[in-house]
Amino acid sequence: MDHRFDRDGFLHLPGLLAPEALAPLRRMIDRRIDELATSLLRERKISDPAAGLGFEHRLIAIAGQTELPARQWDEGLAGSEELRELAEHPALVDAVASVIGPDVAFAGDWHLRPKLPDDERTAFPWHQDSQYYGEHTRDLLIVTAWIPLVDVDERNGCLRLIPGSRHWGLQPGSRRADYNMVTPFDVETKGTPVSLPMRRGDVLLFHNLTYHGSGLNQTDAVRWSVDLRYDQDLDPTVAEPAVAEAWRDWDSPMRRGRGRRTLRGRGLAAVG
Ligand SMILES: O=C(O)CCC(=O)C(=O)O
Repeated sequence: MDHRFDRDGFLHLPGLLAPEALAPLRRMIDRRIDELATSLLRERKISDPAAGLGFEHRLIAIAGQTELPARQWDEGLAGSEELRELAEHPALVDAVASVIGPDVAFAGDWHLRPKLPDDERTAFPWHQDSQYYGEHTRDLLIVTAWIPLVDVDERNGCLRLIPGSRHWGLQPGSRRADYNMVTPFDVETKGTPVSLPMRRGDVLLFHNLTYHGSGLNQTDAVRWSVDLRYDQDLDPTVAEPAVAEAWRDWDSPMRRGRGRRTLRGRGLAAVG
């Protein structure tokens, strides 16, 4: 495993993806916003489709006229060529292999997130992803590739992480009424958070036990991002029984339906 990932529980890879790698997904989002505007206009829920506005502003103009379910925006992405191409991008799979090993699986677990300005629903309190996945995943290695589709910093709600927190083990967590996971103690007294500004094309890999979260978007543009999850393509017949059982549970028909797929990566040296 890459030693920085092992120590910190995350790895920031500046410029891993060329702009062209993200362009198809951005174009798809533009198309979906257009379809949404057309149908809301037809239903008379909005009066202005804001057609002149681009990727970072049009959804805000629409959300100003009607309520949108904006925590995540996954519909239409399952099975899409745009998602598959990004998830299988060789540089990304090679980078993931540097922490997981060559037998990588795209987990079929992903979210597309528009973080709208001042939208509390899209601010994430400190959590470990295994608190969402379930206790059985504490011994699995599940890596999130967090990919901003625009430049991010503290003003628009970049990710915040606690280096080393993956070594704390799985902590208790519970869902708040807004569906977000919270931990019943102040995690900032146990570790020192860092904010991670990123440019479009950068990729952040983090461990399923790494504490992370993000604040409000305090700009007037949408902070678009996509997060894709990868895991080890284990052979449950040779893994330790507890790990094999946890893995069988994780490798579910639901995730297969969302694109779970075995891949093969070569490590960061191959990316150059
Ligand atoms: O995109 C964000 O702001 C937070 C995402 C997150 O917490 C996650 O992917 O687990």
